Amino acid sequence: MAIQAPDVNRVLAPDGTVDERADPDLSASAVVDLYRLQVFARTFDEKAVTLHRQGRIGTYAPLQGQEAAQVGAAYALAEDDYCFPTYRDHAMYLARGLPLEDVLVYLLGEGNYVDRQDPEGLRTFPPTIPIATQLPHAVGTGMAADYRGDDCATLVSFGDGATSEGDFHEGMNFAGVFDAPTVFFCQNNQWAISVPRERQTASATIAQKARAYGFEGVRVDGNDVLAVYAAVSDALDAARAGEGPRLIEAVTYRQGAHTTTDDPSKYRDDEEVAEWVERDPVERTREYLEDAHGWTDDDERELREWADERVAEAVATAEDATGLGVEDIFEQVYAETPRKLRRQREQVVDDPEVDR
Ligand SMILES: Cc1ncc(C[n+]2csc(CCOP(=O)(O)OP(=O)(O)O)c2C)c(N)n1
Repeated sequence: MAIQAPDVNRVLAPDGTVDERADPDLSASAVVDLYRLQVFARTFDEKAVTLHRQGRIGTYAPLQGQEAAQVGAAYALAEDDYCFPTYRDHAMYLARGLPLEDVLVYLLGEGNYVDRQDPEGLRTFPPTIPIATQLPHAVGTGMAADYRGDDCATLVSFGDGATSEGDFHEGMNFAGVFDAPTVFFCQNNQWAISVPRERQTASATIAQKARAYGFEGVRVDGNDVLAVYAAVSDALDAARAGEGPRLIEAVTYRQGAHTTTDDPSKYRDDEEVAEWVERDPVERTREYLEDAHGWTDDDERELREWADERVAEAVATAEDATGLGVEDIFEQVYAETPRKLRRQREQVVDDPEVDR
């Protein structure tokens, strides 16, 4: 039986009209900021895929299509809130204020964001690669802040695939029982590598799962930056006010590959991608800016130039600051290198015949 998923909350309708009742009524400069961050993230994302193809960074998880979800959610955070992103949430880091150089240094194989994060007081954790393990951590961090009497909440980001993990259910259950000030932010981008959303859960929506844990779930158009911002702001305000957790399902789409080592043409068709590209979040924000705030072609050109320059500058700085060689692959895991690895090292590093 096909289960019909209910509609999503949105501010910006696909035809460009605005739902006044849901509009968070942000100032023009805040909307420009939300757009600027999305353009910055996309410019970086495209560059990162190129850098991978050129062998200059390691495996990279593209975020294209998810800019509004990531930027809208991170922008809603207050300075004292905590943020737990994943490996795909580069735009969240940028919106949170992490310098792009730091994101790049990590992708170049050095550091893990955390080295630089504390001095800057970003309260933003390193990206989690094991799926859903950050959820219990986020709940615990929220509870700890609550015990200390701090006026803050935590936001934890994850994908639709993460909702099949035990850690998702444990985190949600704990948050519900202890009224943890935690906002669960699920970017339902329709795919978990090659597994479609329909094979992930038999529930009509991900948002409805919150009801089983005794709190509210909200479904929002994840390609509508204003709707995401409004939903996450409300949830964070409620969490800080002692009203407990909330689950937000941001319905969006991963336009690119799962990572730079994935070929999505093996499991999804071009028509599906094209349909979602029609609802592109960055374009939608630009159209809104033009209609509502008089954004001009000159503004657009200036922003694009700024983003290109800023990305190029960050890449140059990060590449200058890092100098890993192939031998470093063997240095970071074992205190004493096992014999098998020593032999591999000899072959790769010490053999002058090997073309690097
Ligand atoms: C515990 C665990 N199991 C399996 C994997 C391998 N893996 C990496 S990404 C991924 C899919 C995750 O999909 P989703 O949660 O929807 O997030 P998305 O990648 O779409 O952003 C899987 C299974 C992993 N990283 N961690």
